[in-house]
Amino acid sequence: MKKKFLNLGKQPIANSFLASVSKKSLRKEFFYNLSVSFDTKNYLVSLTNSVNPKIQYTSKYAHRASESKTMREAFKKTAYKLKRRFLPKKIMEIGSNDGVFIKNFNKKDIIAVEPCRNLANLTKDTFKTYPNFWNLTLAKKIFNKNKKADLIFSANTISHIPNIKETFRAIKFSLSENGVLVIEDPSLKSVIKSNSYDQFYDEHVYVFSALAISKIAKKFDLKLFDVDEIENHGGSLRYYISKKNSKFKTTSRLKKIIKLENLEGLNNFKTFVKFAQRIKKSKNDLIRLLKKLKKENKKIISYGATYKSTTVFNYCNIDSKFLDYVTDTTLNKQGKFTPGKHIPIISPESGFNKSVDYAFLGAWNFKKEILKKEKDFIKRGGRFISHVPKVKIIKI
Ligand code: JHZ
Repeated sequence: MKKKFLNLGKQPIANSFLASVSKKSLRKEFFYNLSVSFDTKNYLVSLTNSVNPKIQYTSKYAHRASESKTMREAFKKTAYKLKRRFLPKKIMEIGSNDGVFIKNFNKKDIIAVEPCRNLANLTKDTFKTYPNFWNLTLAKKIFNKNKKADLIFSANTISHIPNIKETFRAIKFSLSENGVLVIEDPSLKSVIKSNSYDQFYDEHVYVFSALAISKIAKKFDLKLFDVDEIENHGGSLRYYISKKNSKFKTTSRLKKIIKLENLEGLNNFKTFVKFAQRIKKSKNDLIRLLKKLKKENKKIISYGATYKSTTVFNYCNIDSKFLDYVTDTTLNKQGKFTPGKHIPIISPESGFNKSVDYAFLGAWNFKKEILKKEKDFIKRGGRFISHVPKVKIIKI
């Protein structure tokens, strides 16, 4: 049974950066109610209601996975590790974005699936790219005649597809006998521990745990046999799944993580009720801090026009009264306005300068990379604000 525990209010599509704030475009802006539920039967945490993928994954999709050095390096390392461990001959990626992961394999062995046309267009001339949504029809189209996949990789995508049953059915159809599905996603344990409620937005239909993934896999005659704890996006899990009768044995690492998740209460509704209480406090603390700094006439901006910040800004009602603008390195976000709260987005070159006193870390998941890069800002007294794990000005 699905039980609701968190209400994040009226939210726009996290990726719907506006080109203009004219009355006409504001009238067209789409909002929905964002709330999060826990399924007491299969321990799955999901949005109570999901949004139609056709309005999310359009040819204007903004996120470029290769925008951060951290992720470019992480994907390269992961590709190397998977090549060595599984020696895959046929590799497919679901949600290949700008190709940052899959380009690390031999071009002739790979298949990319990317429903956002603008992204698929970036890679289609370099390797086989299907500009389609992942589903059973596509799986049959690709694998009916072709050799099945030895490795299916998917980072921050499986959690985005509302129809989880069809997703897994299609994966089962596409895997070779000892083929492996590798999924990476922010982990429920990290989200709960770090109070990162901004990992909930329209695209994150599910926030997985090893407990939930192992139950889902079983339903489709698959098995979760291993898991890695990784730092990506504030703490993620990398799940290894194969067919039920594959040669892979359950690792002690997986058993340990499942035990830990049980201890952390990820199988218990009460854990999520307490989390929701902490999130209300986080909202109040952030508003209080921003009000105090504004009273002191400080200039505050936001660093990184992340999808996550769409949740924070709309839940906490943070607009241009608090933040002068948001800086972001992504070219197709610059010159636009944040969804729902319409804060201008500009390039770091034109906005991250001496006039800034405080920068809210919208991209808190890249804190290490950003703090290292912005030494000069810190040297001259500039400070970063973060709401994760608690609202504070980051001490240097
Ligand atoms: P980042 C997206 O979420 C959407 P977002 C998606 N649903 C998902 O799951 C995750 O990615 C993986 C900028 N930046 O990665 C670049 C700087 O400006 O946290 C990006 O726009 N300067 C698929 O948007 C944004 O911040 C920098 O120095 O929450 C980071 O976005 C760095 C490091 C980044 O994902």
